[in-house]
Amino acid sequence: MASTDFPEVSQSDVEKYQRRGVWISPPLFNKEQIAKLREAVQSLQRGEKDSDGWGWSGPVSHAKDAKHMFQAVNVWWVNNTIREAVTSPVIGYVGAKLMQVDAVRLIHDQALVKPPLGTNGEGDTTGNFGWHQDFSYWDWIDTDNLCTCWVALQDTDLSMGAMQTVIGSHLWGYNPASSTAGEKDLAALRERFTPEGAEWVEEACIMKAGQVSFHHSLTYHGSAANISQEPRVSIVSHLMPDGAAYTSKGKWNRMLSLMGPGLKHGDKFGDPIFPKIGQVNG
Ligand SMILES: O=C(O)CCC(=O)C(=O)O
Ligand SMILES: [Fe+2]
Repeated sequence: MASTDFPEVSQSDVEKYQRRGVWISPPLFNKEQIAKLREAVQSLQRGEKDSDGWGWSGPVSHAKDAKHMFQAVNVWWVNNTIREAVTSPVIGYVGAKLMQVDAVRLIHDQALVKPPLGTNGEGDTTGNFGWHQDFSYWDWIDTDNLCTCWVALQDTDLSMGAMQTVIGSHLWGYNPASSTAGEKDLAALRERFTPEGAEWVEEACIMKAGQVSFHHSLTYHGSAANISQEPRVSIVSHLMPDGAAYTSKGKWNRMLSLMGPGLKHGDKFGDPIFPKIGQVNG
């Protein structure tokens, strides 16, 4: 599954990521890999598992009805195909380049399915992902140089409820009250999070199947209804630099309970919960 052909990530690509807070890669997964990954997500939705690992969230969390996003976290614990993809060296390589670090570790992964509502679903907010900063879920990590890698498993446009990012918003700083992915009113959140004098510029991540969008942990992002006829399927790797440590200054998060007893401020994240997945130098 892992691609060994690493794309070029130029200095200008790195600067774009640093300036805009988001960068979209060329396709990193091919047709065959995408087909396997789509089947893997479907098997997850059927409740099937390759192992008995207990992840942080079970495979049907948030799937309260057919209009909600299907969202599963730490899928790599129980699905080998998805594990290979979310820990693939190419994701680690590109992520490390953009984050300007030597190596990265997985914070956790996600499998996401935004159900198709058809054109009648226009304006339906049930499947919305509210504008949020990922760091607000991760402020127990001692750096905000963290990156989300969102893998499109089909051609994805705005009608499919593509993820949208707010360009340059990672430079606005951290708002601890931005763990609002579960909120549905995008306009209200936009109002709440736009700093005085700043401009809110949304840009949809329009992607071909296999492309990956990389966004900074402080970049505001969210998504609206999928009004197409096809489910919007994606898998996500969330990355931290190798060497990042736990800080007691952040909020409590369910990931913390996976770290076992005796956890102390300053402890470095390591295997097996946070696998190392990429190496740029050395
Ligand atoms: O898939 C979406 O629309 C949002 C996903 C997201 O918030 C993330 O991957 O960090
Ligand atoms: Fe997010």
